[in-house]
Amino acid sequence: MVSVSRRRFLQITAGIAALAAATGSATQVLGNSGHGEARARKGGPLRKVPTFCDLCFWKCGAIAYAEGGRLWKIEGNPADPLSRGRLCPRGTAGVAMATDTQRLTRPLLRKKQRGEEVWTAVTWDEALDFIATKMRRIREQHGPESMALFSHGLGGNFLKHTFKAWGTPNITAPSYAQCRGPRDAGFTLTFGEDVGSPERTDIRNARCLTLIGSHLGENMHNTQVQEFAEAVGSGATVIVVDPRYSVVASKAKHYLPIKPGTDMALLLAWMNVLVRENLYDREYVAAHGEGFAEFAADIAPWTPEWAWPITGIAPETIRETAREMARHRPASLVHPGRHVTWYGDDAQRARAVALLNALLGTWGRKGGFYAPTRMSVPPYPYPPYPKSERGTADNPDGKYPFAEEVLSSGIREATLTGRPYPVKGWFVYSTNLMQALPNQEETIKAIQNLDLMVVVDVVGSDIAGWADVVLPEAVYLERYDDLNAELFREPFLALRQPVVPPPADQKPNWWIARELAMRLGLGAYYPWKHVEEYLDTRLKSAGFSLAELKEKGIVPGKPGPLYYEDGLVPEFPTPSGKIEFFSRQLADAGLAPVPRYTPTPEPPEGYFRLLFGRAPVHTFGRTQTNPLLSEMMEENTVWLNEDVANRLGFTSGELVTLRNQDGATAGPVKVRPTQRIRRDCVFLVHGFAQTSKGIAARFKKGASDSRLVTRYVLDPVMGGNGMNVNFVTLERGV
Ligand SMILES: Nc1nc2c(c(=O)[nH]1)N[C@H]1C(S)=C(S)[C@@H](COP(=O)(O)OP(=O)(O)OC[C@H]3O[C@@H](n4cnc5c(=O)[nH]c(N)nc54)[C@H](O)[C@@H]3O)O[C@H]1N2
Ligand SMILES: Nc1nc2c(c(=O)[nH]1)N[C@H]1C(S)=C(S)[C@@H](COP(=O)(O)OP(=O)(O)OC[C@H]3O[C@@H](n4cnc5c(=O)[nH]c(N)nc54)[C@H](O)[C@@H]3O)O[C@H]1N2
Ligand code: SF4
Ligand SMILES: [Mo]
Repeated sequence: MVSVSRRRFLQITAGIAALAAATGSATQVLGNSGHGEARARKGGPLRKVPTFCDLCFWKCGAIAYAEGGRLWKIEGNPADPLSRGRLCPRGTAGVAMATDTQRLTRPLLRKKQRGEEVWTAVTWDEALDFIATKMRRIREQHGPESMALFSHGLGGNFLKHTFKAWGTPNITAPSYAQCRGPRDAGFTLTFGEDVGSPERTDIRNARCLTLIGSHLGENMHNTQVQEFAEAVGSGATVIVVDPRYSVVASKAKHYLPIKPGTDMALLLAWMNVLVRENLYDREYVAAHGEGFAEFAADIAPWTPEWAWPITGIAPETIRETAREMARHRPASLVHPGRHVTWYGDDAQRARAVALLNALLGTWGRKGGFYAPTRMSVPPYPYPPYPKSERGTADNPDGKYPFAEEVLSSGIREATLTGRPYPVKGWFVYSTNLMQALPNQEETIKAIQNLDLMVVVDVVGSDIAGWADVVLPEAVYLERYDDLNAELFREPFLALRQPVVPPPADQKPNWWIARELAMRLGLGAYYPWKHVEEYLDTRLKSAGFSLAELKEKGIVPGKPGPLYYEDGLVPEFPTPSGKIEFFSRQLADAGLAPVPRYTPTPEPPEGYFRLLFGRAPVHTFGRTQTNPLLSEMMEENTVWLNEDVANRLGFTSGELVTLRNQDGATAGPVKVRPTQRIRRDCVFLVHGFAQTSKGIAARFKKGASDSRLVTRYVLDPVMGGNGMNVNFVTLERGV
C-alpha cells in the first residue's frame, strides 16, 4: 500500500510551488509595459496584442508581444476573468508553437498507400478542388450524411458551419465520449443541467473540497488551479481519492489511495453515512429532492464495512471523511471531474457524485456549484441549414439513450460496419484520433473504408499521417477565430486575433471553411468575405465593435446572482422539476434508477492496471513538438510502485517495453519507481510517443498509453468509452 505520510512527500509539493512561480510572473502586464518598450528592439516597434490562448481548451485571456513581425512573448491578460493575468506554463510557451520548426507549411496530397506518408506538396486550389470533388461524389453515392466532421475546440466553428450547410449531422469531438460525456449525462439526469466547461465549480469558496481522480495541478486548467490555491490558502479541507499520490494529494488532509475502479462503492458508502447519521442537508433535500425515500432505501445496504474490502478504504476513514464533508456543507464541493471515461459505468458514477453533492446541498450554493452566466451575442444571420432525414450515424436506434452529443466512437463504428448507413468521408480538424480514440487498430480499419480522409493540423501528427489530404493551419497567434462567450462566474466576451502573419502557406480555419463551402456551392452560407466582417457584424449586434475588441481583447458583462442565497431561484430542468434522487428516466430505459456498484475485471497475475493522466507542461499530444515544452518534459516515464520495482528488480531509469493483455506494446520507456502509486497499477502521462514520420524522431520518446488501450467498455447510459480497463506487464529492454 502507498504510504501516506505527508512529511515524506513534502518534496513533491515543489510541483505546486513551481506552478505558482510559473503563473505568478505574469501579473501586471498592461499597466507595466515600459520594461519592454524602453529597450531598443531589432525587429521594429513593440506591439501588444490581446488575444486568448489555444495551448489547451480553457481559452485564457493573454497579451502577445511582437517586435514588428516577430513574436517576443506572451503573458496573461489581467482583464480576463479566466486567467486573471496569469498563464500556465503551456500558455507561456505559446510563442514556441508559432516558431516550431516542425510545422506543416503547405497542403499535401497523398501519393501512395494510406499511412505510408508519401506526399506531394500542392497548392490550396488543388487541395480544395480535390476535396470538393470527392465530397460531391460521396454525396451522390451515399448522401451528404456520409461525410463526418471530427473537430475539437473553438477553431472548428466555421468548419462546423460549412458541414451543417452541406447537410450532415455527423459532427463530433473526442471531448464527449472519450472525456466528459458521462459526467454531463450523470449531472443532467440528476439536476437537469451539466457543469459545463469551464466548470461551474466554486472551488475558491469551498471549505471542503473532495477530488476523485481530478488531479488539479497536473490537470492544469488555469482557473481551477488558481482557485484551488486560494481555497488551500484560506484553510479549506482537501480530500483526495486517487490510486496515485497526485500533486493535489500532497495538499490533502485526507488522502484515500483507493483501489482503481471501485469509486462507486466509496461514493455509495459516503452517501450511506450521510443518510444514516442524518448529516445530509434535510431542508434542501426536502425542498428540492424527488424520490429520496426510494434512494435512501436503495443505498441502505452499502455501509462502510461493505465498501472496505472492495475499495481498500477503512470504515473509520470513510465515516470520518463523510462527517468532514458534512461539517462544511453547503460549502463542501465534491468535484465532478472532467475526464471520467474510466470503467464503462462512468455516467452512473458521475450521477453518484451528483447525488453526493445533492445530499450536501451544494448545487446553487456558495462553495459548491454557482449559476454561470454568459454574454448574449446573437448568432450571425445565416440561412437555415438543410434538415437531414437520416439522423446521426453514431447511435443507431438510440442504443445509448442519454447521449447528448455525437459519439466519435459511434461514427468510427458506422464507418467500419456501414450501419446504420455508410460513412465514407472524414474531415478531421485539430484532433489526433490516433491518440484520442481507444483501439488504434479499429481506427485504422475504419480509415481504410473511407473514400476521403482530410486532416487539418499544424504539424504532421499521427492522424495526419493517415490522410489523403493534409491542410496546414495557421496557429492561434496568426489567426482570428470565432468569438468566445462562455458560461462563467462573470460573463465576458473575448476575441482571438492575429498577432503575426503565418510564416509559410498556412491558412486559418475560417478561410479553409469558406473556400471549401464556395467550391461546394454553399456560397449562400458565406455572405461575408473576410472573417472581420463576420466578427464585426456579430459584435455590432451585441452593442460592441471589432475595433473595440481588437483594442481590449476582452469585455466584461454584468454578473447575475451566483447562488440561491443571493436570490437566485432554484430551478431543476429535470422531468420532475426536482433533483432526481430516484431517476424514473433511467428506470424507463432499463437502467439503474439509483446508482449501483458493478465490479470491473481485475488485472490477471503479473499484470498491472494501466492508468494515465496529465503533466503540467503538456496538453495531450498537442504540445509534443513545442520546443520549450519538450525541453521541460521530453519524455514520459512509467510509474511503478517502488516495492514492486524492488521485488521485480527494476531500477530507476531502466528501459522497459509495456505489453498489454492483447499483446499490444509501447515503449521503450524509463521506469520510475515511486511510493506515490499503489502496487496494482502503473501510470503514464498521456500524449507521448507519436510515431508519425511527420514528426522528428526526437519526439518519439516515451510510451503511448493510446497504443495500450485496445480494450474499452461502452457506457450503457451514453456510450462513453471506459479506457482504464487495460492491463500491462513490463518487459526488460527494448
Ligand atoms: N488513451 C487516452 N485517450 C484519451 C485521453 C487519455 O488521457 N488517454 N484523453 C481524452 C481526453 S480528456 C480528450 S479531451 C481527448 C483529446 O483529444 P484531442 O483533442 O484529439 O487531443 P490531441 O491528441 O492533443 O490532438 C490535437 C491535435 O490537434 C493539432 N493541433 C494543435 N493546434 C492546432 C491548431 O491550431 N489547428 C489545427 N488544425 N490543429 C491543431 C495537434 O497537432 C494534434 O494533432 O482525448 C481523449 N482520449
Ligand atoms: N496540463 C494539462 N492539463 C490538462 C489537460 C492536458 O492535456 N494537460 N487536459 C485537460 C482535459 S481536456 C481534461 S479532460 C482534464 C483531465 O484531467 P482530470 O479530469 O483531472 O483527470 P483524469 O485524466 O480523468 O484522471 C487522471 C487521474 O485519475 C487517477 N485515477 C485513475 N484511475 C482512477 C480510479 O479508478 N479512481 C480514482 N479515484 N482515480 C483514478 C489517476 O491516477 C490520475 O491522477 O485535464 C485538463 N487539463
Ligand atoms: S490553462 Fe494554460 S494552456 Fe490552457 S488556455 Fe490557460 S494558459 Fe493556455
Ligand atoms: Mo478532456
